[in-house]
Amino acid sequence: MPPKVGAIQINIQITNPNSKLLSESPIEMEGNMSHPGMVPVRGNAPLISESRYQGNLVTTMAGDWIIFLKIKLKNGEIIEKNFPLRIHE
Ligand SMILES: [Cu+2]
Repeated sequence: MPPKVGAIQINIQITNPNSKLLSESPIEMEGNMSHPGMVPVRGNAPLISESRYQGNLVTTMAGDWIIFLKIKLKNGEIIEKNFPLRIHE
């Protein structure tokens, strides 16, 4: 089923073999769209098992979103990733 407006569950799996470097801090997520006046939505994805994180974002509009992730490493470094996500009515 395609993701719809409202609460969506985000599952993140880190496949990098250096996953020992990952901290146990939740991944910070921010969802945004590219048009003016759009208010970003935020959420956290806590670690749920080895290299796997899961959390919710509440999307407020249908359309093309970009989900930005901030992944914290044990040494304090932050890795930033993003991916597109289409939200349906
Ligand atoms: Cu929008």
